[in-house]
Amino acid sequence: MALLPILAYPDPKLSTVASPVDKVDDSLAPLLADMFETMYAAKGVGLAATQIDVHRRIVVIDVSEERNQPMVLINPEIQWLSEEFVKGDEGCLSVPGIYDGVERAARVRATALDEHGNSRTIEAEGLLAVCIQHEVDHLNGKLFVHHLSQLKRERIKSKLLKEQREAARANKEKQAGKV
Ligand code: GNR
Ligand code: NI
Repeated sequence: MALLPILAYPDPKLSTVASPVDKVDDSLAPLLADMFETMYAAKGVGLAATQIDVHRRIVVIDVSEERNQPMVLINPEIQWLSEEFVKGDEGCLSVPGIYDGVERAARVRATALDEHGNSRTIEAEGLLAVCIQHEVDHLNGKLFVHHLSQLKRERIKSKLLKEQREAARANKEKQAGKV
C-alpha cells in the first residue's frame, strides 16, 4: 500500500479526460487500495483516479462519518439528475484550502461497475449526490472551480501558484540544509 501524490490545480494534467476501464479484474486491487489509503489520509470523501495522475475512469468514495463505507465506482455514468438544485460549499483535494458555493443537482441516479465488475445503480442525495457529480467531473477533466466565475478562478489559481512556489522553495532549503 502506498500514499499517492495528489495533483494540484492549476496542473494541466487535471484537465485530462479519463479513458474507460475495459476489463475489471484483480489487477486493479493495488490501485484501489492505494486510492482509498490516499483518500482517507487526506480526509477526503472521494478521490478520482485523475487526481493521482491515472487517467482511467475510476473513483473511490466514502461519505460516512465513521469512514467505514468504501464505494468503488468504475466507469460511472450519470443517468439522471434532478431538476431541483442545491447550492453548497464545495472543496477539493486538488484545490487545497479553497471552499466555495457550487450549484449541483440535489439528487442523482448513476450506474457504475464495482471492484468485482458487477454493475450497480446508485440513487443518491445529499453529500453522496454532490460527491458523485464532483468525481465524474474530475474524470471529464473538470474541477469545481470551473463552476465558479472566471474572476474567482483566476484568484484561486494565483493563490495556489504562489503557495506552490513557496512550498517548493521551502523544500529546496530543507534539502540544502540536510547535506
Ligand atoms: O473531500 C472532499 N469534500 C467535498 C466536499 C464538498 C463537495 C465535494 C467534495 S469532494 C472532496 C474530495 C475530492 O476532491 N474529491 O475529488
Ligand atoms: Ni475533487
